[in-house]
Amino acid sequence: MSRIVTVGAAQMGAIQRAHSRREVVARMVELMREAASHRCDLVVFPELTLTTFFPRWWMESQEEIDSFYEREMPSNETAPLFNEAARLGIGFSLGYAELTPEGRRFNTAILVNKSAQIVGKYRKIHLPGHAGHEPWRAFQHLEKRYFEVGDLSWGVWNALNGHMGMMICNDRRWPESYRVMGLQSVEMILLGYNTPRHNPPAPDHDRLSEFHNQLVMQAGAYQNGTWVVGVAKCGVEEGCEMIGGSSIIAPTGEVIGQALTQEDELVVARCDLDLTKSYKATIFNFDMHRQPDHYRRIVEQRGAVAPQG
Ligand code: CDV
Repeated sequence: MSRIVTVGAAQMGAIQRAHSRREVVARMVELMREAASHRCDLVVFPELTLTTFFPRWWMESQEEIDSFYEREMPSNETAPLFNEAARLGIGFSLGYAELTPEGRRFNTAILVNKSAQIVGKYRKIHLPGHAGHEPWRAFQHLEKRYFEVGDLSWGVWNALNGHMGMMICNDRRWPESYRVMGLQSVEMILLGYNTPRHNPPAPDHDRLSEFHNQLVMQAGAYQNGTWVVGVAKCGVEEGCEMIGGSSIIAPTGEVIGQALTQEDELVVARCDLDLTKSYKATIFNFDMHRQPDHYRRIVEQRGAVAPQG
């Protein structure tokens, strides 16, 4: 028996500030139509797909800040994407900046089923960067200013014939993100990212940007016996270069599909969700082999280890 989900990783090239949502959605619809021609069940779009990566700017005008957020989903501008997805019978996940009716702000991703209904929502928990203006940087990374830490934990949804989970960008560097979903038997993690090549506080990491991206996604997939679909927004956006490398990764830890450009590009793979089974049943059988009591005891006995230097 196999349970095949054909996935399209819909990498997006740069989105400049002058690009309207209407233009961006038209590009997304184009990728979705291409996915339909490959008989995809699911299309995965990046983090904050609908606008440029605005946390790179210190902004003080509330009106200017608000212009990057979505107050409703779908909205007039995003409805064409939902309508086309329903017409084609394709599910999708989408990242965007969410402004709730109560005025709360989150870096959010949704999972949409083949009937264009939103069936899952995740709000980013690991917000990188800083909250105050740091003019010495070539560009800011103000996620801690523009978003609250997500309040929904990492859910796993029965959708599209499998157990689907989501995380957002920096979450992929933290093993806990995968493990919380691994403990809920996740079979496929959908993940969008915006990763500048240059890391202002640690420029010596720059040459390793792609390596670290692959390292964490491949390890997370293998150690939790799950598929990982990692999708970039990339290219040179407002003078800031962001890495591509969108990848579809099997529970073996192997990359089975990868983007070659830094532009809009669809990577397609037929993913057998049953491939997760032998990992979940043997080497990473959590019930048999994990030792949560032991981990807790060690941390309690030793306490937190102070950082050096
Ligand atoms: N959007 C992100 O979360 N970007 C971070 C960068 C700032 C390190 C990332 O982990 O890719």
